[in-house]
Amino acid sequence: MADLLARWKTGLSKTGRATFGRLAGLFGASEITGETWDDLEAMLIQADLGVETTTEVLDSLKRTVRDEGLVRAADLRSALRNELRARLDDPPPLTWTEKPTIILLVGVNGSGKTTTAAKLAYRFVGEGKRVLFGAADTFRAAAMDQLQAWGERLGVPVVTGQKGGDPGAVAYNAVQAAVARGMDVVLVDTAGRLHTRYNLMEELKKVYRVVGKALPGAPHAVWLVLDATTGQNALRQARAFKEAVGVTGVILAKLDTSARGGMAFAIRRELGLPILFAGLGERMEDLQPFDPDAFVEGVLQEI
Ligand SMILES: Nc1nc2c(ncn2[C@@H]2O[C@H](COP(=O)(O)OP(=O)(O)OP(=O)(O)O)[C@@H](O)[C@H]2O)c(=O)[nH]1
Ligand SMILES: [Mg+2]
Repeated sequence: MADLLARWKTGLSKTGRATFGRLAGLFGASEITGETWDDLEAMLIQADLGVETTTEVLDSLKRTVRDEGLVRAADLRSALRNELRARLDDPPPLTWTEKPTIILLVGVNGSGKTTTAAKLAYRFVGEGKRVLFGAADTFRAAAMDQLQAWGERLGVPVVTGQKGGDPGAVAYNAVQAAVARGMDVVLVDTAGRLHTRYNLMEELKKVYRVVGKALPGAPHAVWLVLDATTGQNALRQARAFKEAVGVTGVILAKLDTSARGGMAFAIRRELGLPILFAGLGERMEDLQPFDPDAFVEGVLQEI
């Protein structure tokens, strides 16, 4: 995520949502006053940290200020950075003990699943792994074509189905093909679905179960792709997908266009889910392992 900050700043200036200097103004003030706390609270809420996380961060900061006898607003900055950083984890290392390792990509419509599948394939192929795509988004012919096109560019085989066909069958065939061909990884792309739509969530559960029938123990990972611009609704999405298909990790897509991203804290706090990767653009190279230090710097820049 080396260039995350640069991209983030570009994204911020592009969207015109940047509020550069506000935090600097806040911390540049000479003394910590009641107003300092009010301003900081408003900024953290605006950065999508959510009310609970914001309250916790402020309470903890106030304790630090009292215990360490801080009086200058400038001293708050590093204390705030520490508070935010303590609320995120380094991404856990990916395990490849299963061959093939089956990874299911899930999320709401347009969050970035298919693009993320391509980015992950690019990364894994670069690590010498043999990757196969399962195009289990049978709703739209264009969705299967999209993955097919990525497959051709990446030299990754794609198992696909009929438009309107059973997504579970595609997932099943993809897993079987991967076993037969000795592949290392299967990335199963699924159709976008609103977390509030009962039937679609049931269908996703079926895909999950069918994958387990094709290969006991699979899927080995379920990654939820979240659009980083979604704000606090992302937490509701994450909760619903976690309950339905046991999400094991989150990928934050579109961080390059987001002026926010603060919901990452709530996702960790409320659901205990690790953030694994950050999507930073539309190209296949634009995916980086999540870097909490860079992320916190980005959040501090944006508020
Ligand atoms: N800037 C930016 N755009 C992204 C990123 N990830 C995805 N996109 C764009 O977001 C749009 C939707 O991406 P898709 O990968 O098709 O999303 P999806 O979740 O598969 O969508 P559905 O299959 O319709 O649910 C596309 O225009 C992508 O190029 C990212 O990290 N940064
Ligand atoms: Mg898609």
